[in-house]
Parts: sequence; C-alpha cells; structure tokens
Amino acid sequence: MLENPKRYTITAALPYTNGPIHIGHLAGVYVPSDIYARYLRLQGKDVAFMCGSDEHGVAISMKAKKEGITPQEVIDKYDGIIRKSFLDFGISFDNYSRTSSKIHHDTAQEFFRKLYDNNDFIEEVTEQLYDAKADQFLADRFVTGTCPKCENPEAYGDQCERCGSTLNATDLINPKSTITGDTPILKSTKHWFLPLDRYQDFLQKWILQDHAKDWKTNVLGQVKSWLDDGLKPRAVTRDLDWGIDVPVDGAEGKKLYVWFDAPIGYISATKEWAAREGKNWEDYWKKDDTKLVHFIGKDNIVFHCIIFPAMLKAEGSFILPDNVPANEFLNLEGNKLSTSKNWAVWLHEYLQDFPDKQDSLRYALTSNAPETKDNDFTWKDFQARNNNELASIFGNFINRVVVLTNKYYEGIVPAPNEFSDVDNQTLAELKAYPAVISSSIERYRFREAQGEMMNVARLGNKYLADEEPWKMVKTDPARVQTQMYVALQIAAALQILCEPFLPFTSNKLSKILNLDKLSWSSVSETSELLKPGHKIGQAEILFSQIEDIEIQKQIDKLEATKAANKAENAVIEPQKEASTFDDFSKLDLRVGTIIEAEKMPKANKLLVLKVDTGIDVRTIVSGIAEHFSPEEVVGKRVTVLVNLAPRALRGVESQGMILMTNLPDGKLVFVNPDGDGVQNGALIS
Ligand code: B3M
Ligand code: ZN
Repeated sequence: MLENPKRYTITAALPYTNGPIHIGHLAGVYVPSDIYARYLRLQGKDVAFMCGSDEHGVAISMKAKKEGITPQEVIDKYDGIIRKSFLDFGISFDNYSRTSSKIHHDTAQEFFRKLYDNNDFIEEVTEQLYDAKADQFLADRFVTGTCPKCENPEAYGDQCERCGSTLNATDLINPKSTITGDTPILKSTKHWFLPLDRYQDFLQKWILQDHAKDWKTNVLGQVKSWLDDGLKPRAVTRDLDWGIDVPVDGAEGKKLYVWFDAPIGYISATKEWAAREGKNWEDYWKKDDTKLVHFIGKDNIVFHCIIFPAMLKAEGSFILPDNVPANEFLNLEGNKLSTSKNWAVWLHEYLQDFPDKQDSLRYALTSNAPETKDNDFTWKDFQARNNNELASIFGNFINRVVVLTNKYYEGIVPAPNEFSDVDNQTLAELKAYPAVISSSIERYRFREAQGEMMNVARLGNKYLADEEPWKMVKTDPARVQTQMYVALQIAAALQILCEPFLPFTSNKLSKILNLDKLSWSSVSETSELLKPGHKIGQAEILFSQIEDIEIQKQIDKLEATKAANKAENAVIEPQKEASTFDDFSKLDLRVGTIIEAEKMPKANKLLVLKVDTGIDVRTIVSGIAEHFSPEEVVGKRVTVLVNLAPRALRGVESQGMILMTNLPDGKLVFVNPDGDGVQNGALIS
C-alpha cells in the first residue's frame, strides 16, 4: 500500500448510457467513492476524482434497437439523465467525461496502437459465434447462454454477472442470439488478443502477495479463482458497428472491445480535466507517488484487477491501482435490482418523491452498504434511518443548540465559564473523532465511518440531555453559558465531519452556524471551533419526518412493478384436449348471488357461502378465503356450476362451485355476468 501519497487519482466505474442509474449504482460505487474524495479534499489532498459515461459496447446497440433510435441518440439521452443524477446527489467528480468524446477515441486508439507496435497482441483468426439470420457476429450481450462455471442460464458472451467470470462467447453452453433467438453458428474472423497468460506471474505476485493484506477479501477471492484457473488470451476487438475503430490496417469493420476502451476512459477524463485546469495529467497516472484507487461493483473486478492492470503493465508507462475496494451488490426489498425488470429505485424518480432528501438516501445506502456481502434496501429501513437517526439524533441535536443559542443569547456564542469534568471529557471525546473516522475511511469502511460520525451527534444529544440547560438557565445562567458553548463546538465539528457523508446537510449547517468550511484536522487541533461572540444563524429543519403514507406509496409502486412483470411473464396455460358439445351441455352453469359468507373454522383457505342460484339457496364451500373476507363477497354476482356432484369439505356439504380466475400476480377474481338485469338462475351457455 502506498504510504503518504502526494496525490490521489480516484476513479468510479463508468456507467453504461443504456439507461438511468439507480440506488444500487449509488450504494455500490458512487457514494463510497464520493465519501472518499470529499474526505481527502478536507484533508487538503490533491485529488482527481474521475468518471464518465461508458458509451460503447453491445448494451448501447441493443438499447438503440429496442427503442428504434440510433446509438448516438441513446447515449445522448442517458448521458444527460445520468449526469444530472450525479449532480443532484452531490457526487463531486472533478470531471465527468464520456467515452464517445474525441479525446477518448484518440487516447484509446493511441493506447491500442502502442501495444500493437510493441507486438503485445496476438493476431489470430478464430471461430466466433455468428447469427446467420441477423448476419452479425455475436459478442458480449448479443449472446446469452449457460455459464460454464456457475451454470447461470443468463450469462453473457463476455461475462457472467452471477459469478463474475469473464467468458469467451464460445465458452457458453447452449448459446442463443439475443437478436433473433437463434442458435448461432461458428464463423471465422480475425481479432487481436491480449495474451493475459503472459501476465499471470506478475498478477499473481502483485495481487496475491503485494496486496494480500490491504485488498478486500471479496476482491482477492474472485481474483484468486481466475488466477488459479490460469489466464488465457482475450480478444480486445469485436465485429461491431458501434464503438472505437481499431487503429490498424486490415481492421475494417472492427471496433475495440468496450472493456478495452472503457477503463482508458479514466485516463482520457483526466487528460480532459488537466487541460481545463492547467495541470499535468501524467502526474495522476504515471507518478509513483500517486495513489490510484478504482471504485467498482463486484461484477467489474476482473476487468479492473486483471485485464486493465495487464494493459497498463504492457503499455509500461502507467502506475497500477493501489486498491480496488469493490462492493458487493445491493438488493431491493429482497430481490436483485434489475434494470430490465424495472425493479429499481431510479434516482431521477426518487427526487420527484423526496425532492430534498438526497442526504437521507446517501445515509441509508451507506448504512446498508454491501461492503463485504450483498445487502438489502427496504423502504421501511430507509424511513427508520431518516426518522430515528438523522431527524431524531442529528437534526434534534442541532435544532436544540441553535434554538437555545438564539433564545438565550440572540445567536451569539457565549463565553464559557469554568469547565466541569463532564465538559472536559466531552470536548476530549470530540477531539478524538476525526482520527477514528479517518481510520475507517482510509480502510474503505464507509459504513463504519458514518456510524462514528453519527456518534458525534449522539455525543451532543447525550450532553444536552444530561446537562438540561433549559432547566438550569433560571438558576445558574453562568453554567448554561458553558454548556451551550460546549454544545456549539460539537455542532461545529459535525458540520465538517458529516461533509463526506451528508454534503447537503453540511452546507445547510455551514449556513445555520454562519461558519466557513473548517478543515478536518481543526476538530482535533482545537476545542474552540466557534469563538465567543460569533453570531450563528436561525434554526431550520435538517431532516423532516418521512410519513408512513410516503413509504407505502413506494412499496405500492414496487408491487405494481411486480404485477406488471408477472403479467409480462405470465405463462398462459396451453389449451386442454378437445371436448365435445355433449361434454359442455352436461354442465349446468347459472348466474347466482352470494347472500351470506363466513370463514370455515380452522381452515385458512375456505369460505362457507350461501348462494342464491335462482333455483334455490344452497351452501357452497369455496377456496377464496386468502383473497376475500366474508364481508367482501356478500352481494357478489357469480357464475355457479350448479350440477357438480355435492361433496363434504371439513364436514360441510358443498353443492356446486363458484367460477374464479386470477390476476397476473395470482390474486383471485370472480367471473361474473356483465350487466345488471341478469336474474339469478339465468342459464349460462
Ligand atoms: N460500464 C459498468 C457495468 O459493467 C461498466 C463499467 C466500466 S468502468 C471502466 O455495469
Ligand atoms: Zn457464472
């Protein structure tokens, strides 16, 4: 691990511009990387925080085909949506670029050309999967099949998202074209391969020895499994019509593989930024005293720990990542987040429903960050984090301090009198927090770090609750001056210590306390962050309560998505074998009305109904108790099979059957006659 780096290059995975981004992206990559970048800036470090839109690859082409627009229109649409989402959530990139930019095309082609001229590639004609009907080679997401490693039936041609394996399309078992659904044939084509096997020993040592202690176990585990399997040459060009041209003769119609060009996007984003800021981009990518950290999700580990480092090593002039603290996946209400199934909380939609609660989401996602294992986001937990932690602890403390300071001293920080043991102990505890939080952040434990930041709010809350200045102010105003002075120091410390996690709240606090940005170290260097005589501003609610009805609306929205998915994926029962008119004429179907209903004792699924069939009023036992209460069904017009042979159910004789059908989500509904004039007993034929 690089000690005392002179500068930091922090990269966050480039989101594909084939759709908006959701809470899983924030939790897995963008909030953690933003916390890290913000923290380092507060330390006064030289930081280059780079990201950008990943605009090539089959994912874009597929989206364009699906939406009937061009790939350029797709990337322009989603690049705009994604950029805005990052801005809206305070993700503080120093540059957010895009891989369709000229500077990136030039940088990626230059990179490829250097390796090509260096004979670092293997140029080979191989058999690749080809869709004859679509007249197209099938790479990456143009083909799915069963993963040879984990048997995931929906693995892509280049990668299995379940086990993270990188694949060659020809590795897939039972491949299917995602363009036509056909089984592909094999067809010869020339590509350039990066001989990863040549870097096996270097990677083995660099990762499993040099970084065995400072890289996360989930990352080391994945990398070790690939190294144990033995690295193989990997094609870094494709037969595609969308992407970066391969800059060599004889490569007409060939594009760079998206995972060859995309990581180079970090470099081109840095170049673009450095040119704008008058800096030297090579300081951030070629100097050994620069710490390079890649923030990604676990499905990108192989590309950032094996393939990109091999490319950088081959090119020869770049530094290698000091760490790749990949997060696992975030699930939503117990199910995997899924763009295709719309099973997600989209950031742009979240802000429509919670317009001023960016920090509440950042906080909840960090509290449940999938740092070592997959984790789950639930709306109930989100509400609890906001109401019971941010509002009740952090917000309540700040509100008390500001309201009382304005009430007792017209907003002027009072001069303290003699400090009690509790005062001194509290201030000493406060001064220790920056180091505690730093230690967690620098080990990429952001959930732990945020918890320690919240302990500062708890320290303040407890101090006020124990000291009760609002009671003492009548009898010992001098003591209250000291108490409020101590509480104000804690509030000021929170303004800076919360900034990496809650940037919007930190800015509000800066205004409320009328306080310019303090430095991180000032909290541990001095006990006086707010001097006597300093005038603070007025109180404002930092975190309003989130009501049950707001959460129910989100849960209902997800339920509707689930139902829509079920409808879309509903399996329509195949037609039964042929029957004759005689068979049908034996059935006596009538219109009836349910006139009484009660639950069958000790039987969860059964209702005992009294049904007026027009012929008579009879008892019918029906398995609808899990879908309807007795009250709900009384008065319902129903279709009754009246000549079904009677049968005893739990001792009750049932004389017929009520016809039902079901919604895509499985809920039962009655089959009943349309129109009011139909009489009970009317024949259905
Ligand atoms: N576009 C994100 C993904 O696989 C991918 C990251 C590129 S980082 C260079 O979803
Ligand atoms: Zn797999």
